[in-house]
Amino acid sequence: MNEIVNPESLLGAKEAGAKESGAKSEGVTETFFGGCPHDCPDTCSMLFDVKDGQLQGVRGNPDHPMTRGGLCVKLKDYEKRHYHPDRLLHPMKRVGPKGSKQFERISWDEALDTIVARWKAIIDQYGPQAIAPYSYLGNQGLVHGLNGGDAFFNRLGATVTERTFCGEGSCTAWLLTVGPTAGLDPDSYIHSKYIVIWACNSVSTNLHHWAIVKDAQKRGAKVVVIDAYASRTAKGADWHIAPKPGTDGALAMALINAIIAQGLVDQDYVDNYTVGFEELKERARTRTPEWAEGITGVPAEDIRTLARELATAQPAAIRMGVALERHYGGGQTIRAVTCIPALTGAWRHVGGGVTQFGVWEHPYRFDVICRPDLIPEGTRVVSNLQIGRALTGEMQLDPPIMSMMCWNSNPVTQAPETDKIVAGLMREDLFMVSAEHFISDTASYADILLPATMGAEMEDMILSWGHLYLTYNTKCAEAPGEAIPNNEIFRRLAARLGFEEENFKWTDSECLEHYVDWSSPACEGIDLAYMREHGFARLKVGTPDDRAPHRAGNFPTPTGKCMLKVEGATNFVAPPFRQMYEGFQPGEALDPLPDYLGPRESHANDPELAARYPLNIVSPKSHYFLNSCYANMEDKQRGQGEQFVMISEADAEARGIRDGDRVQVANDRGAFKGVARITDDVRAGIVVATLGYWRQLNEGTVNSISSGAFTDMGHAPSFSDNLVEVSRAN
Ligand SMILES: Nc1nc2c(c(=O)[nH]1)N[C@H]1C(S)=C(S)[C@@H](COP(=O)(O)OP(=O)(O)OC[C@H]3O[C@@H](n4cnc5c(=O)[nH]c(N)nc54)[C@H](O)[C@@H]3O)O[C@H]1N2
Ligand SMILES: Nc1nc2c(c(=O)[nH]1)N[C@H]1C(S)=C(S)[C@@H](COP(=O)(O)OP(=O)(O)OC[C@H]3O[C@@H](n4cnc5c(=O)[nH]c(N)nc54)[C@H](O)[C@@H]3O)O[C@H]1N2
Ligand code: SF4
Ligand SMILES: [Mo]
Repeated sequence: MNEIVNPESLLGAKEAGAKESGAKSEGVTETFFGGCPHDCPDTCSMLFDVKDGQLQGVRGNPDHPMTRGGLCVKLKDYEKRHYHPDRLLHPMKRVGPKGSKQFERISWDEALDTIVARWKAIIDQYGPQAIAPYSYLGNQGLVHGLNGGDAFFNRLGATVTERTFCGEGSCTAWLLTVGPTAGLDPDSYIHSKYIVIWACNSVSTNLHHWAIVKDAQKRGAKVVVIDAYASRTAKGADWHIAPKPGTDGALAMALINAIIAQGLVDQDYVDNYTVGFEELKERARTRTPEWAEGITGVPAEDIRTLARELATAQPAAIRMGVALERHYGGGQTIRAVTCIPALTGAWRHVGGGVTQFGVWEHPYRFDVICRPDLIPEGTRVVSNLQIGRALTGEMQLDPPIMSMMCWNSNPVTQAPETDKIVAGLMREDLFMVSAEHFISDTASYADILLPATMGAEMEDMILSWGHLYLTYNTKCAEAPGEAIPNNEIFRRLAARLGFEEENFKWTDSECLEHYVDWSSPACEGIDLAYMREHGFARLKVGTPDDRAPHRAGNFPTPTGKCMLKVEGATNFVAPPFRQMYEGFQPGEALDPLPDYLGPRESHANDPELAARYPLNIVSPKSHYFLNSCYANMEDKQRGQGEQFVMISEADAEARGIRDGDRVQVANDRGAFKGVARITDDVRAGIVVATLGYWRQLNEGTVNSISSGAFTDMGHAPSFSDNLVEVSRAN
């Protein structure tokens, strides 16, 4: 195996204006530390093999306790993505009709001058809020993911685009209940005796945690997966429980009922470390397993068994997936689930408790990264989930959005109400800029395209939301064509606009010095030099073998206790991913106690709609794609197959659909097509179609039918709360 070289000298040379790093070691393959920049809880530590400035191959870092030397199917040949023939290599301008993908190469100067001139004209006529940024965690780097863009657009005075794609409803519920704690360490599951994976398809989306779960299973742990269908993960479990989508809140309330009714409460833990037990007990009194059976379709006896095992097989662990938040009552569901380990006392044990996001204990300085202090007072906030409504004018905005810049995100495939987004992007008077690796579905509508660098071509540290390690990524390969890192794009734009703040002048290395609170206790003994030398570092927040942060309460809530009940709370959009801003108007009052709020689009809640669109669709992640990334690459397409629609035998038969038929999935918002896959893996009434397929390669996408309505908390998306009808397509 190649030796890991310390890249520091190379970086220094680069910044002093020397040749590209790769050129230093002609003909020799050297290995550098990388970090997977994708939006994935595993944030793998990688090894980049580089020769003559070219990425030759990638491997998982064998020394990283979670990566354990392995990468997923998406990243195992990451170099192919770097050198894909369709990669965007030069700035381009649109020369055909919007969306026609007719572009012509231009220089960086022309591209940036055009952007600045158009923006200045828009600001003169409409004010800066007529410009809207659009980004997400397509790159999770602190420098090239979160930074640059946020600080830049805040300084510009642009509309703040709220980013609530993923986890903000969960974060709101989590903060209300237990506060900003990483909770149960995913590494500690090796000590768990009972593991519940709830609305998470770990085999596809959290592979390195699944490996730990499998090890625990070999050591005798029972693994339970609660999923709306028989996912790959459900098939690897000892027990698959399949509630109807969006009914998990009823299941969670019935578990609370059954834990109490069976006398399984850890009363000492409850008395000392929780607030509101008596009220929760009263609330749960009528939420019996029989009541929940009628809603969820899960037999009452199974609910009692799950409650008993969860309470008695300690340490018991619950891993919540983001899909738990994806229906109208998602926030309340997550509050209910988060209460369970406090009732059973699971927090007392290493390997017991509940896991949401590790990010809460990472010492990232989001205020320095995103500069919310630069946002002019009174700036409006528009939701990234409702960008179609904003662009088309359905949402009344004064001034209207006249320009949008998109990077690190692909809303045309990923955001709901696609047809509205496309209609908005087709507006002749909208000036659209996209920084991208490929001409994605969104970039197809750009007026100016900017080529961005990829993984091995830029220095960064990768935010990890799913574990407790810091991750470093070396700039070790030459960027092809004229691609530059996101942060350099914003540095150049800031310089042209005369922004004087020092953060717009920091090099990427200097950014990293500022973006992590290196003096925090979690970073004891760790600094940037350490990161460069070792590639990753475990935060000093306890080890997987001794960490039980809430053994004796110690919750970072206002009371220091687990809040089963929260008095006077109002809805809010939680940090950290939503773009930092002050002055969010407090939302509607929240129920002090958790409860079941069913889905919005259901037979119970909207029978008229359900009569026309009787099927509930779930659109989880694709195994071979990373959101919409890789869906344009042939080998991944081969693995994933074309867009399919999983449907039960009964539903297929009632519609005259045979296995392999081309079908249309539709509702009032839009339609997409796919191939019917008749299977027992879904129950009647539910269809499953996975996410990420490109609209330009398929007829519509799953988000053509998705609603942009928020759930109960944190302006979260309702991707699991959509009714559709499926029919044979001609
Ligand atoms: N129906 C349905 N919809 C969903 C979901 C679902 O489960 N169901 N999941 C939701 C979730 S959890 C999320 S997080 C969102 C994700 O939504 P997005 O973040 O929009 O997802 P990606 O497809 O990863 O888009 C990232 C884009 O950024 C580009 N990119 C990557 N790195 C860089 C870079 O360094 N610079 C620049 N300029 N561009 C870069 C990639 O090429 C890609 O086109 O989707 C949401 N949408
Ligand atoms: N291969 C792959 N890995 C990924 C991604 C990817 O696109 N592809 N995306 C990354 C991102 S951005 C994220 S946020 C994570 C997300 O990873 P996960 O948390 O696993 O999220 P999803 O895949 O959206 O959904 C997980 C499971 O929840 C189930 N589900 C949906 N609705 C419900 C419901 O109402 N109740 C119950 N009980 N189950 C439900 C789905 O059937 C699915 O099997 O994965 C990351 N990793
Ligand atoms: S996508 Fe996730 S599992 Fe795959 S290499 Fe990246 S961090 Fe690891
Ligand atoms: Mo996500």
